[in-house]
Amino acid sequence: MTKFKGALIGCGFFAVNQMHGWQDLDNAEIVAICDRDPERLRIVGDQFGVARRYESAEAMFADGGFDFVDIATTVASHRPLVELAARHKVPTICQKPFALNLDDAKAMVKAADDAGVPLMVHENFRWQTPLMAVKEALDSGAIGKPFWGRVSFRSGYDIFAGQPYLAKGKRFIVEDLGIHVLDIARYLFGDVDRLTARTVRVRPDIAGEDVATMLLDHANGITSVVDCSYSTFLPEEQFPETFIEIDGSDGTIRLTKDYKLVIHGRSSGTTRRDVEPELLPWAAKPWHNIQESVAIIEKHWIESLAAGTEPATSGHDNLKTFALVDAAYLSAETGKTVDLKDLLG
Ligand code: NAD
Ligand code: 89V
Repeated sequence: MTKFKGALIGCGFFAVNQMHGWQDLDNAEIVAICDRDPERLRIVGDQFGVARRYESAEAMFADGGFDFVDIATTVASHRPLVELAARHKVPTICQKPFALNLDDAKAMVKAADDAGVPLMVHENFRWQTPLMAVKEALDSGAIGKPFWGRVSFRSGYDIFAGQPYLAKGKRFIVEDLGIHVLDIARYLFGDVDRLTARTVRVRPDIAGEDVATMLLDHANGITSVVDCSYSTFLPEEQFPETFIEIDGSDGTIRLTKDYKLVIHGRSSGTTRRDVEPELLPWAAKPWHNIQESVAIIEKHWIESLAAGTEPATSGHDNLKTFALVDAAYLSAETGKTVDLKDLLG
């Protein structure tokens, strides 16, 4: 069995989940870590027993000795770090949001292509167990031909407590969370031709929008509604669950609160399943859904590296999700529908 050696850059809030995921894999090991903040470097290095520690990514790449790099920093550093990895010809995983804008994202994909190295975006939501169960039901033909869908994430959870930087950006919910929800819509219903969006900032104490409603025309004729909110205060908080509604020619699929999946076929009847994700030993509710998806996407990366195949959420694939984010901001600003061909060519 080949054991792939990895390096991780950015030892912050979310990287701890990524480190746990790597530790769970028999065929992967993080041999070096990097953070410009020495305290974060110490905390994560001590917690996971990693001896090689760097405050500079350049110094870490110069020393080398790893087969891939996992970039877990915030978005501003993604392009320089992906390009640094490409210069060193190191296969790369980059956290979402992939880039600050679509032009940067395209340049990053080109850098990896020119270097001949695989590039995967850590777009983990589509790897959530409940969402994979929805996809399986859809692909089984249980509801016939789908014609309408809704992908919905509405919450009053205080996301700023763990990720305070999210309160400061001029772009907030579409860039940070909508990007996941839009990716789920692409995963379930296929690529998108046109997008129309409306955004609102409800909270007065943040810089960006915290509510977004988007209408997607998929290339195969499906219409979907993608909506997200961090200003939705329900009697029972449902963070971080994504709810799904799909109508097809012969039935319906619903993924509802507490990970309940209901598949109804006009002639086959109703099946109800509990698709709650596993609570991994290092995970904690309510984040266990996201935490499990981190472990699953990391396993997928190692399998893709070993097989020499393109990961499902490759840089190339993510350009099509990232373009939806730019399209949403453009549509919200202009009030017009955006044709994705104008962004992606
Ligand atoms: P964070 O600020 O807690 O951690 C980022 C760390 O990176 C910090 O310790 C910082 O010092 C370090 N860093 C930044 N630039 C660096 C550089 N050039 N070189 C070395 N170290 C550098 O942020 P976070 O909340 O952990 O988020 C990190 C990324 O993960 C963001 O892009 C965020 O959107 C993403 N995220 C993804 C998910 C998911 O489910 N996929 C969930 C949460 C966060
Ligand atoms: O992806 C993120 O940065 C997180 C969450 C998973 C909650 O969207 O904020």
